[in-house]
Amino acid sequence: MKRLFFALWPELHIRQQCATLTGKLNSSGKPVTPANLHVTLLFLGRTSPEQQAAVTREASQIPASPTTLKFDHLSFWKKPAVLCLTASQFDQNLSKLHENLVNIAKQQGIAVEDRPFTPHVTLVKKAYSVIDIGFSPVIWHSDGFCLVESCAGANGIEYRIIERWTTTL
Ligand code: 3AM
Repeated sequence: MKRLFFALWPELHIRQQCATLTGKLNSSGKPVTPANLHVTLLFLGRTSPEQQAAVTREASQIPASPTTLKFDHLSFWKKPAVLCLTASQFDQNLSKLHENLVNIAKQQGIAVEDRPFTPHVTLVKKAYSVIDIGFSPVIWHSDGFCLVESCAGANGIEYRIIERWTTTL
């Protein structure tokens, strides 16, 4: 069993913009290491090899449409105690992608959260304060999505990209 999730995986310059912003926050908590920054599309959790094969096969059929996110808000979510970058604007392609992934997971009997999709990049974990600073929005043009494994590494959580689907545009 692997602990899997679908995600948008940013290019280096987006990671750098996010990391620079995190540095300016001077917040309590634990900054997410730049290599781990991402947008979770759908958390699958513990997934069997059969389920993994099936979701991989089905995800390959989804058109990997390009999508643009404008991350222009900082949000503090009290319960998970995280500081996130959230997007006030994102396009239909992303909503459709999320919907397709939910359907694929459900077809394989994988229980997924029913909460509305809120694209976000977690910047700081174990945070306990709201930070209000002005910043330039992070504009992220994404041209694909990934299936990622979450592993417990020697230095904390490590994410390994298992599959990557990119648009041919
Ligand atoms: O993208 P973020 O950082 O919000 O919080 C975990 C992380 O989300 C989330 O999946 C992402 C990759 O680990 N996650 C972990 N356990 C979860 C669970 N049981 C979960 N999301 C939903 N249910």
